[in-house]
Amino acid sequence: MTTMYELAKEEYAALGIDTEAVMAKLAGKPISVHCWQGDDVLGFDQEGGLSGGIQATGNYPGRARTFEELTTDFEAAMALVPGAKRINLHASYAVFTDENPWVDRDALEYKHFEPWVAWAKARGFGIDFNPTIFGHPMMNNELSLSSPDAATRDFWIRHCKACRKISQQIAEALDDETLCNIWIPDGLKDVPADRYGLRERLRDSLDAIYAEKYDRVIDSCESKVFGIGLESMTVGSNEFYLAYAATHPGVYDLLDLGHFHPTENVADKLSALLLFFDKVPLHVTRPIRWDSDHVVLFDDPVKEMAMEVAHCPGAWEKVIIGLDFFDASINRVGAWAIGTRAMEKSLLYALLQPAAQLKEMQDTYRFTEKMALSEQAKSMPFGAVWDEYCRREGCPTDGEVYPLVAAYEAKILPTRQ
Ligand code: RNT
Ligand code: ZN
Repeated sequence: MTTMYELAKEEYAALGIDTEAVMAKLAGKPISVHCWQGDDVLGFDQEGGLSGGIQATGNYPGRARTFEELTTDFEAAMALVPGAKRINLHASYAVFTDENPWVDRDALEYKHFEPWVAWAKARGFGIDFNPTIFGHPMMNNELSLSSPDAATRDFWIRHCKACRKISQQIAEALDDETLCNIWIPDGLKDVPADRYGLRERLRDSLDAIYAEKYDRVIDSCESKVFGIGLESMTVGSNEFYLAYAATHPGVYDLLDLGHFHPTENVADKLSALLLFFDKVPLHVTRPIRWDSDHVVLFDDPVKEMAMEVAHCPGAWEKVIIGLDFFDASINRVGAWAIGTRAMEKSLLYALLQPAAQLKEMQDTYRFTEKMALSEQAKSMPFGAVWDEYCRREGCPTDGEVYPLVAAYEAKILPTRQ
């Protein structure tokens, strides 16, 4: 019997696309999955809740409250996702025990993350890391590294330095490299009286943070356009970090798909950065009207970004794909699984497009033919290849995902009251 996949394979082959090679390529590209979808970005180290102009909305039961619950949920979700995965940790997920009791963020050490490393190592997950510069009493008027108050700045500089050192130690333990991404909410609710001073202090804080060189840490800064309660000005704008990264080798500008004006096309920015940087880290998310961090879907902005990653020269190696969404209104394991699958699905879809022919048509001004081919490719039997990829990776197909999420929920919910 001829399978759907075999028919699809032939149809793609007629366009010069090798579905076998595509599936093998995709399976080897890691997605860095954020740990914070599992607990609404609350972490383990503070009681105060979220701040910094970001918000997880919704009241779905069952959020993970401990290291054990979060890792169990993460494993359950990732068992439903094909491809290689990393886990992206925030410093607020430090594991405190009787032997390693609570310390404040500026005193964090590698030992507070050793349980994560042991767990990740056993499961083949890489680790990425982030200082946590929100949801903390030292967020003085939502200003941190750009604060006019030296004690506030120094606290967060110490925190970032500690996080870079921890990132290096994590990378050494895993014989790997770790992305250490700094995002700060710093900004103003109302009309700024001084923008320059804020940005000058941020530059100087970053210089202090990056003074030490680490061979296994990939440093990045994440720009943003505005946050809730910080509508008038964001200190770490894209121009700021782009200029900082361009003048500080080893520091990269991270693009979050939710951190630009809603009509900006973030996929369009990638080729520009690729020409000047050997790494481009991403936070793939789904902004709706604002940086709402909805679950990533197989939609046009993500597909377009995936096209750039799949077909810009060198991008497959240079782009570090991370996810950043947190929906507290639905089952969190389902959110993780569906969102991460959507990223994989978008990359598969992009790899199956006849990019070489389309480029050739553009370069020879055959624009009508290009339009016809790109429309043809959209309705080719992509679903059959996706299903085959999932099967080969030992994962459920789309229709099998929800029942598995529901069964896991039925098992764990009684333990989460
Ligand atoms: C906030 C940024 C940042 C955070 C996480 C928790 O707008 O996107 O990346 O979402 O670090
Ligand atoms: Zn982000």
